[in-house]
Amino acid sequence: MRITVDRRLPADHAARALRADAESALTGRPKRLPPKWFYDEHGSTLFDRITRLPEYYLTRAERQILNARAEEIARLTDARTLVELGSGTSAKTRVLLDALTAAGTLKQYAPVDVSDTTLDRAAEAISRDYPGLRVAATVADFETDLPLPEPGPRLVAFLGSTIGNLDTEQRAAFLTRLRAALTGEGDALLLGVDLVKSPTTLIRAYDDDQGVTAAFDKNVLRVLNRELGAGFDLGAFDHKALWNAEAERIEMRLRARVAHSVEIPALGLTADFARGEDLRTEISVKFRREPLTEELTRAAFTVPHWWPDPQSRFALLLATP
Ligand code: AVJ
Repeated sequence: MRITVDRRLPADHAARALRADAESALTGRPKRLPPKWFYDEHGSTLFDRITRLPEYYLTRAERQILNARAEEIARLTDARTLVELGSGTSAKTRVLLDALTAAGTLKQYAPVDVSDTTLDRAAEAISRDYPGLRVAATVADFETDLPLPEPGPRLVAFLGSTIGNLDTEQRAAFLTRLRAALTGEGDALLLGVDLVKSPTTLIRAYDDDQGVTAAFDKNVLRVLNRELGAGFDLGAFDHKALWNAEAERIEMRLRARVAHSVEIPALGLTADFARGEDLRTEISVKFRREPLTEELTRAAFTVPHWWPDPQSRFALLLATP
């Protein structure tokens, strides 16, 4: 098997970064945590279940577009390397890998993820199913480190509306950095974004009837308990999915049911929660074509292709330097 795994994060990265994030999250006001800490083993399993929920249309809509457009994407890009940011289990990527191998251009798949176990497993599975494809995986946090291996043309896939986890400033910084790295002839970005729609539909997607998203949200407290010896009682919080109409984003929050304090020994601090106080755990920005195209233009991309699903719930776009 032709697999390499470049571990760019030191072994204690997760522990240190979580400590720093948790410290500013729990002492700041309002309290908020970055969403990357959802995805431990259990959290990744829960996310996988979310992608199959009837209410969570995002994954199905994106797959539908990929199925319809993969051949066209292969023809338009002639990609030799497919880079995937936040690759997770690489499940949807197979549609692209199939089209790019059928087109005969693809030499290498380069998934990038912060979770080394998920990445190891995905790299093995892809390598097994695509003999002859080089798999060059990198354990990295793409917000600070963007590995874009040669040979080009490189197609950078950033799917699933993961870009919605970034606020306006973080997106501008990320897109500018990505654009600066995409200097090879024919390099391109394939971006998947969830679109603005009725708040009822959006809220249901983040607060499902079976409570899988609530469990996913609360799992971050379990991560803090395990990694930092914290004493969070999952039953002391309610999961909330709110539509922020001004920022056009879903916000997931854990709302304290009663006033209480939580010890976090590894940080040497106590977090005090008022009754009804929120810990914001995720933002999930929803997009519109015009303003997003402008954002990409400001980052020096052009957007020659915009492909919505038949119901205009989700869109894939191709952006080129
Ligand atoms: C993986 C960040 C795109 O925001 O829809 C799913 C994560 N959170 N349900 C999203 C998520 C709650 C998801 N992203």
